[in-house]
Amino acid sequence: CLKMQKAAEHNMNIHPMWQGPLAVPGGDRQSPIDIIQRKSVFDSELKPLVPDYDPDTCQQMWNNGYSFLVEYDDTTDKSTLKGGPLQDKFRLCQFHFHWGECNDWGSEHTVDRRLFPAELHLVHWNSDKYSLFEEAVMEDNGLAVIGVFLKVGKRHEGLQKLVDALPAIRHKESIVEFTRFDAACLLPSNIDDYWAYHGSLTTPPLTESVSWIVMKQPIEVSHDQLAVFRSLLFTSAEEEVQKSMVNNFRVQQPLRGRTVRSSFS
Ligand code: SG4
Ligand code: ZN
Repeated sequence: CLKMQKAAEHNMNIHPMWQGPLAVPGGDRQSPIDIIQRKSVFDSELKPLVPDYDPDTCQQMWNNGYSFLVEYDDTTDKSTLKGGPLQDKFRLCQFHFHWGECNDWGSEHTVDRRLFPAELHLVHWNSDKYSLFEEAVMEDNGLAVIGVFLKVGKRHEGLQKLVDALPAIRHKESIVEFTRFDAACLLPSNIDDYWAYHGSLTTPPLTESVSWIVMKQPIEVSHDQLAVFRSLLFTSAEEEVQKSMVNNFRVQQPLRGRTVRSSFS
């Protein structure tokens, strides 16, 4: 879809985060990718995922000028992810979304070229091997990100708590207290079926430190809930021309010989 490609490229051209030299180390395992179902390889060694999140570690929500983030206290192992393709224990530090200007596109990953209107990313770092997110982000096996597709359907009760808080962080750099949110309520009912592959962050620094875990089952959200995502702004209150926060996804990257494994056959 050319219009979608252009929209994403436009954002990368105008957004400050994408300016200047982009360090893409090697560049052989970049994200996002198209997941081709018949080429993914079933791996019986892939274990069930074990998310163990404590809602008390939820702290705040903010508009960072590219997405909105819900941030968790990651100074202890209170909210963790284990299992799946992971050997180590990973700490939840934040989650955020990517979405489109309309319901026809918006996700970063696709499945057999199918686009979803939005995608949730739950970002975790390896607390067995590293002591800070900033350290883990540079290292192999440093991060684990769960990707969950959003599709349009019935209203999502858990998501609504986020949606209700969004008007308070309409502008770039605005932040509100946001507590006691259980991130597990945004996972699909079936977390046993997923794809796993080695990739990168989808924004600068684009480091190739991510174990991607992409859920097969999407979650359902309403059109109205997505409309509130689209009422956010890339711009700060001071800027004269306000820009809607939409199409904040990266264009797809080549697989370059990587294998996508599936936990299901
Ligand atoms: C979004 O831009 C988040 O706002 C970033 O969070 C995040 O960066 C970035 O996406 C890349 O993450 O799961 N899509 S992704 O690969 O998590 C990081 C912040 O800038 C480093 C805090
Ligand atoms: Zn993301």
